This record gives sequence, C-alpha cells and structure tokens, in this order.
Amino acid sequence: TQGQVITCKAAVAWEANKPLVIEEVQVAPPQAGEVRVKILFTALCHTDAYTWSGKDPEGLFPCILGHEAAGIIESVGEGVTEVQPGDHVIPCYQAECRECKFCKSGKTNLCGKVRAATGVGVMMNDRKSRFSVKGTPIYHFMGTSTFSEYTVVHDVSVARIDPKAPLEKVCLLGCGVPTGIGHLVSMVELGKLILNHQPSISIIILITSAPYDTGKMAPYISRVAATTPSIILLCLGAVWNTAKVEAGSIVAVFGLGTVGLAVAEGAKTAGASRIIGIDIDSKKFEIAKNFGVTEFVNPKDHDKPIQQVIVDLTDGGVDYSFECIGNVSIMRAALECCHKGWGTSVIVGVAASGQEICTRPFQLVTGRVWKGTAFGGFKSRSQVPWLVEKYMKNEIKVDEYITHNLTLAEINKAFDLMHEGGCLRLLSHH
Ligand code: NAD
Ligand code: AHE
Ligand code: ZN
Repeated sequence: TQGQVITCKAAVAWEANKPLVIEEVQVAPPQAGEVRVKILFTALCHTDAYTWSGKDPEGLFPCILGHEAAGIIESVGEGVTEVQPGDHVIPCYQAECRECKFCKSGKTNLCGKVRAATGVGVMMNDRKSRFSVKGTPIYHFMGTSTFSEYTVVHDVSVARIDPKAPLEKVCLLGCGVPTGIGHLVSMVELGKLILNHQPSISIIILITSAPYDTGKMAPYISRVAATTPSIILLCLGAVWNTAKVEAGSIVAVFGLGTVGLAVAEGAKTAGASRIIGIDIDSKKFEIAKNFGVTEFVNPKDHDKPIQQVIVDLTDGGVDYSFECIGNVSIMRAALECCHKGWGTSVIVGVAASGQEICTRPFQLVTGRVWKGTAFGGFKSRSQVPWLVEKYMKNEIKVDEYITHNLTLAEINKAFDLMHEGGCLRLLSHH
C-alpha cells in the first residue's frame, strides 16, 4: 500500500449535529514530513462532541473527527526519520517539533510548527487534505482524525510507544487521562521526598531533559548525595505542569468525566488531603471514589451558589480547583471557591465560541490565580511514551475509564451515550 491511495472506512461528519456517516474514504499517501497510520482503536472525548455540535470556531465540515487513539504506522513520507512502518504510535493533537519558539521556550507544551494547518483542517505542506470521498475533500480535525481506519498526520504529531503496550487501552493516553493527571505530578512532593531521606540537603533543583520519575531518580539522588555538598541541583526540563498540588492540599474538581477523574487521581497521588468532586450527574459519584474523590457535591442539592457551598465546606476555600466541563459560569465558580491569598484555579474544559469568562478583578487582586492548560502540560512526543510506561508499571489508571466497547459503525451510538451520561470513555475498534 506504500505510496498508493488507500480506500477504507471512516466516519464522516458532513454537517454539524447531523449523524456521522460511515463512508468509503480515499486516504492519500503521506507527503514529506507526514506519516500514514492504521488506527486500531479510538475513544470519544467530549471535545469531539463539542466540535460536532458546531460551536467550535475551528470546526470545519465535512470532516473526520477523533483525536484519542492508537495505531500502527503504515507508511512514512519523505524525510521522516523518527518513526517507520510497523511502529506503534499514539497520534498527538498537540505536536512537539522541538525546534519552534514554543518547544524551545521550556515554558509550554504547545508547539507552533503545524498548528496553523491543524486549526483549518489541512496538512502543512500544501494546505490540502489527504482525505476525500468520491473526489470531495474532507477536512482533517485537530491534526489527528482518528475516526478512520487510516489517517495521515504530521510526523511531529505521533508518539512512538512500546509495542508491548495494549493499544486498546493506551489509546486513552492520547487525550483525557494525561489532560487530567498532567496538572498534578508534584515536583514539590519530589523535593520533600528527597529532603526526608537526605536531611543534610537544603535546596533541590531538578535538572533533567527527560520526564522525571521519582522511582528512577531515587538511586541517583542518594548516590549524588553521598558524594557532593549539601546542595543538589536537579532541574525539570520537560515536565512543566500547571498546578503543583502539594501534600495536604484541598482540591475541588468540577465535572467528573474522564478528565475530572484523572485530575482527582493526580491529586490523590500528590497527597491531597481532601478532593471534592462536583457534578450534576449523581451516577458519577460512586465511581469517583475509586479515583480518589473524598466528598461529593451536587449543585442541584443546594440553593446557594456553588462557590459559596465549597467555601463554607473548606474554611475559606480550596487550594486548587479544576474546571473540567467547559461551562463559563462554572469556570467563575471554580475561581471564586479558591482560598484568598493563594488558591489557584485551572481551566481545562473547552467552552464554545462566543463564550467568555468573567469575575471581579478583586478575586485576583486578593491572590487567587487563574490558569488554563492543554493536554495537561505534557510534551506529547517526549512524554506520551513515558506515560505508557507508567501505565505498564501500574502507576496510572487507564482501564478503569473504559466503560463501553463499540465498533466504528456504532459511532453515533457512542455520541448518544456520551450525552446521556453514565459513561466515561467509549472505545471504538476498527
Ligand atoms: P465528559 O462529558 O465525560 O465529562 C463532563 C462532566 O461534567 C460530566 O460528568 C457532566 O455530568 C459534568 N457536568 C456537565 N455540566 C455540569 C455542571 N453544570 N456542573 C457540574 N458538572 C457538570 O467530558 P470529558 O471528556 O471529561 O471532558 C471534559 C472537558 O474537558 C470538556 O470540555 C472537554 O472538551 C475538555 N477537554 C479539554 C482538554 C484540554 O487539553 N484542555 C482535553 C480534553 C478534554
Ligand atoms: N478549536 C477549539 C480549541 C479547543 C481546545 O482548546 N482544545 C484543546 C484540546 S481539547 C482536547 O480534548 C487544546 O489543545 N488547545 C490548545 C490548542 O492548541 O488548540 C476552539 O474552541 O477554538
Ligand atoms: Zn480530548
């Protein structure tokens, strides 16, 4: 098939809000800097439903949605050196070229190399799509378009992973799970851990360009500590997360879908003392306990504004809050339930075109911090393989988020189930 057009099945969104149609799609061969991937498993994330709804300013139709998936490289275009046919990969909507201003800044996981093209549904090279149905071009989506048996993505948008990893599980590491846990890998905790074991050390700065791993660092740290003076410089290059939840923190998570539950799991790992889950769907409460949520609040059970309810429950507010819904009034509530002086609120949910956030500036003047993040702050190509490793070592949950297994032909049912609730990740296999 290398160099040839592949005809395969894909779910095409012809128009906003209209059921997807399984079509025979022509997938052109990858050009320079591109790879063609045989997608084996794809999950449905709320963002797919958001774009399908027509409220995404970057949503173009007809298109092939889907961005949380795993597959195998079928062929590669000219000049592609980092992956080859047969490699197991996870497509990454947030690219990582390692050359652009963003990648080199050390301050963000956003990448600028192909973003202009992925935002308008085309490939960077010729600003055209590689998909067509009977000659009609079909737009790409988020640079991934995984609701297709084959897709073409930029080489900077695939992470090569351990071929032993089960693709039907690790496909979730393409979006929702990293987005949640990413905010919470706690460097402060790593520091404390080291200090507890090495009381003679007073300052620790972690220096590493690789993703850090407490387990792996431990022997290294004790070796250095035995031979050097009392200050060790350890620095975090690749890991740059948004909110470093410290042990003992009180955390509020608004929205207990996959993203919110992954936030809770991360908060638990970081040692949060209380994790308050807020959702209007009470079905989420039982399952949320398994992800570390210690208390539940259903806004429907209260007359007071939800921020007031949380402030009253927490002696003045939470240390960290996360909005994992995409609702601008809840974003405001999430900020305003933070503790005066230091509380930090992170926006994770994606809100529709035209929606805006607001609050009294006094909220910020009095020390609350408002932030947002994409893909949990993870650098995709560098850190997705590491997340896969962590899953393989049982250090992060993935299986627990999968509530339904469907086929690609049942993709509309997956959207219906997502809207009905009572599900987390719905997996489609080809
Ligand atoms: P989901 O639909 O599985 O979960 C959303 C949850 O919010 C549901 O449990 C729902 O009952 C609850 N909810 C809805 N309205 C509510 C309200 N008013 N008050 C309280 N709870 C409410 O969605 P998901 O896949 O977990 O995604 C969550 C959000 O995160 C979406 O907006 C999605 O687009 C966004 N997202 C962002 C990123 C990123 O990188 N920033 C990545 C993935 C997803
Ligand atoms: N096109 C949307 C943007 C939505 C958005 O913010 N997407 C997140 C990922 S959501 C994954 O489920 C993201 O990565 N944002 C950073 C980026 O570069 O897009 C809109 O509303 O305009
Ligand atoms: Zn997503």
